This record gives sequence, C-alpha cells and structure tokens, in this order.
Amino acid sequence: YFDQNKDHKIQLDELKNFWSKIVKRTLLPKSALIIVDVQNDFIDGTLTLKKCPAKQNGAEVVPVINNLLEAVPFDTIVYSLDWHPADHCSFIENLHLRKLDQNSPIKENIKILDSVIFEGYPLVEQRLWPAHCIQDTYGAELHANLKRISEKTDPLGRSVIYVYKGSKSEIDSYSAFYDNCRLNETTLNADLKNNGITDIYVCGLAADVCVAATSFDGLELDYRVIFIDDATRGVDLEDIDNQKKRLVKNGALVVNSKDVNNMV
Ligand code: VGL
Ligand code: ZN
Repeated sequence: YFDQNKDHKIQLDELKNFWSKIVKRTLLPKSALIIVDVQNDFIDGTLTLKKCPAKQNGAEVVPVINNLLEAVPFDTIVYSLDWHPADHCSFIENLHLRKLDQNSPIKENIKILDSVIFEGYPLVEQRLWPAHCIQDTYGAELHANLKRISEKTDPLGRSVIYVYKGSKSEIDSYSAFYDNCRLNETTLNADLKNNGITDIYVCGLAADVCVAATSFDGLELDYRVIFIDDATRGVDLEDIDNQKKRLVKNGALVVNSKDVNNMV
C-alpha cells in the first residue's frame, strides 16, 4: 500500500485524513439547507414563473422554507442568488451583443427558452431568458417575506453562507457550486466541507433549472442530497419531472418538507 518513494509520514497523514473523513461522514451527519434563488424576479418580476410553461407561483415556497428554517435544526443555511451584470449572455435582450456560432442549434426567430451557442465562447448551449436578477436591483433581492437567518443573532448558532452566481457576463451559472462550463467553482463546496456538512437539503427556484443543477453537483461532490419537492417551483412540468427522476437515479432523495423534521 505504501509508496516506497514517498515520505511515510505524509502517507500516514493522508491515510488518517482519509479515514477521519469517512468516519465523520458515517457517524456524524451534518446538514445544510440550500435555499436557491428565492428572488423577486422569479416570483413577480421579469422572469416570473407564473408566465413560464408550468405556470407555477414561486411565492408559494416562501412559507414552506420559513417553516423549515424555524422547525428543523440545520447546521448551516445557504442563500444562493442569481446575480447578473446587465450585459449578461443569458438575456434575450442582449442577443445583438454577441455573434452566434455556426454550430448554434437555432440562428433565427430566437425566442425565450430557446438555446443558442455564441461564437468565441465555450461551446456550451446557452438558454435565453428575459433579463433578470441584475445585480443590486429590486428584482435580484431575496423575496421580502423569506426569513433571513443572521449568524450573529441566531439563537441556534447556525452558520450562514451567501453565494452569488452568474456574475460574469460571458458565462451562466445554474448550480450554486460551479458555472455551466465548470470553469469556475464558487466557495460553496469549500465552505460546506469546512463546516463538516455531509447532507444537503435543496429547495427554492427554479426546480428544473438552478435547484436541479445544484442538486446534481451536490451528488457529484459526495453529499447526500435531499430535494425538498414542495419547497420548489419550476419552469416546465415535464422538465421538473425528468430532473427529479434523474436525481433519484443518481442517488438523491426527493421528499416532502413535512418529512424533513424527522431526518435532520
Ligand atoms: C434560473 C433561469 C435563469 C434559476 C436562473 O434560478 O433557476 N433560471 N437564471
Ligand atoms: Zn439567471
């Protein structure tokens, strides 16, 4: 097992580290609630889910999430925010700012929800949305009724993490862990691992876009992933259903918020 050419003390430390992580993960589950993008624009603003194909009401997640914040002893609370500059590549209003690649699946009569490929950018399909969640605007603020836990005053002593994503003009970021090309990682994984978090409970908006992407990355980063179904609302019913099925296939749990109490 030992590599003769490598310092034994270092190898022993590596081994200790490895097993201590395994033991912690096995014996000491620690949970984080990740509240994805519960922002005004998805609820009543420019990208309101009410106008998307599934016609869902994003505001309905707020009381469900507030109840989870009050009733469940999560160790860490994460608020993620979609946080775009005005010239962001995901905005249909900005189509004229970029050229389409010859491989773009659509080149004309482009409408909201279509996917394109831009020239000169990482060869990834970019879905187009109305301008939304522009940095420091009302639309980018968390919904006014969403309970904010403050690390300084929280009687339960929970850690609080804010993640801002999609803030580079030329690349979108659905997951709270990585951008869509996996070129950059946010600090979320390091912060969670630092807190010893093993289990992530994911909720918020939109179920089939950012909540799903965050959940898939969570699985890949070795968290136990619990998708809280009734604490999400999404864009497209078929996509929501498919993403949930894929998540379960990949080892996630899809649960109802009333069951979370008995899990944490
Ligand atoms: C989202 C579309 C575009 C989301 C963000 O938070 O799910 N959806 N940007
Ligand atoms: Zn966005």
